[in-house]
Amino acid sequence: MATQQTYTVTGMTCAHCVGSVDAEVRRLPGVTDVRVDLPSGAVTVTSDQPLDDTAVAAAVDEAGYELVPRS
Ligand code: 9UX
Repeated sequence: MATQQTYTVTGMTCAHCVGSVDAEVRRLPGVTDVRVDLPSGAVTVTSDQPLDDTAVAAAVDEAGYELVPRS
């Protein structure tokens, strides 16, 4: 069963930033699609496994940006 989650990422300012985040998040196990909206920082991740928010945050950090924690 596919699951989808939208995260907010800060620090992205250009298309290359978007590409970096996309590439890192896509490496996570189960991820089948990543959509990034640059103006809002919304990153929507589709996965066929339950998403591990900590792993997503680590991938975003690896790309050089920051995931806004959800309350
Ligand atoms: Mo260029 Mo996007 O340094 O950060 S990749 S603005």
